[in-house]
Amino acid sequence: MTDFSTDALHGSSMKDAYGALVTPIYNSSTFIFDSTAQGAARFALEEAGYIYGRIGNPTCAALEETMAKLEGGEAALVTASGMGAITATIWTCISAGEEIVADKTLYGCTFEFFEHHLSRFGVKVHFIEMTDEAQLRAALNEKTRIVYLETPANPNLKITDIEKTAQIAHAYNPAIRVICDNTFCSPYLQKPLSLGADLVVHSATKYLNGHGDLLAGVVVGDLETITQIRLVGIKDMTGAVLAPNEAYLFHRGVQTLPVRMERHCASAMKIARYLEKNDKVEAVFYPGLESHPGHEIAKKQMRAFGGMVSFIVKGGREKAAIVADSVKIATLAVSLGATQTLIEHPASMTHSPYSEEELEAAGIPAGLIRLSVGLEDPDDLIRDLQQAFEKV
Ligand code: 4LM
Repeated sequence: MTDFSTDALHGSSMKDAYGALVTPIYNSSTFIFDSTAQGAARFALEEAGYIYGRIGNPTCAALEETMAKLEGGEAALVTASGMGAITATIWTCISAGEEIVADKTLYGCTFEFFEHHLSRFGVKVHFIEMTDEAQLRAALNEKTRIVYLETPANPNLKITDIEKTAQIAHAYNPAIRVICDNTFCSPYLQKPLSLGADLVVHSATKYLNGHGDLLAGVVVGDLETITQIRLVGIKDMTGAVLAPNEAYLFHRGVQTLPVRMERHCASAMKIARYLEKNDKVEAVFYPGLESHPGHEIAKKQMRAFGGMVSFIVKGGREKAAIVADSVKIATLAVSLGATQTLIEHPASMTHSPYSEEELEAAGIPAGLIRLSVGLEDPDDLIRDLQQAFEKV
């Protein structure tokens, strides 16, 4: 067993014909067969080997080997975006008449897919407070196929106990798939499969790639399910294939994931402590603070507490907007996990698919600001926030 930081660099066993240190970018849409018999054998999955870029590519395969190792799964599948990973997974694992139990606090587009689009195809989604065991038990029934959660949740960093959630779901029916979106942590901070989840999905656009210069996703789990997602959710239902150029950059980003995450976490902790003492702040949400309701669970299931900090500005949306509009180093933009600090207003941006009532129920107040703490000097970021608060 080697350490995570070693696996981030040596996770792939792929060697090319020339002994290249770095897996090359195989920009080929299709792959040559030696004979019709070989082509037929590959299509029948009787012979290993590449067929066509929508089914697999060597640059992507090297990255998939690394990602499976880092998440502790049998196999991984890289996709064109986080939503590509989520939708391809869900389309593969659900049919009309079946049901999903999901936490009510999710990334806005995941919520929109579940709430407004899956319903058009006869799939019912029950949105519950996943931290409440009684609600989970009450929502499970014989039609449940998936239990879906994010922890820490986007955007308010609510923490759900993955192990307990998986135990309850699997005790009810071992065939239920517990799917955890691990985007806010990356596998460096949290490994949901080791805690009992069946599948892990990511927006690799965020920490995994880490540099804010591409869109990508990944799903990790057992080989049989990942193969199904590849051959159904990606090949036939979404076509959300990751391009080899993007796979190369994503794989390069993963090499520095441990060192980046350490810095993101240390700076976020420092900023959360500063915000806690700021009298213009009504509440700070950071799993590393003792005041966070999920702090004890976070300590149990996360290596450190992540690079995301959310806070409510006293005076609501108008005052929150002044802070977000006045920062000079932090950049007003959605997305997260980049080297540069990003700030956004979830209620009007990433979580705008939620209605006002749904925002309230999901714990996303109008005065909430979300900060993705980057790799700048944390004291510079604190000074930047301070001058923005002085305008309130
Ligand atoms: C954002 N998030 O929050 P792609 N899962 C989680 C996410 O935060 C996101 C996705 C999936 C933001 C994007 C604008 C927990 C995205 C979707 O954007 O499709 O790679 O990931 O700011």
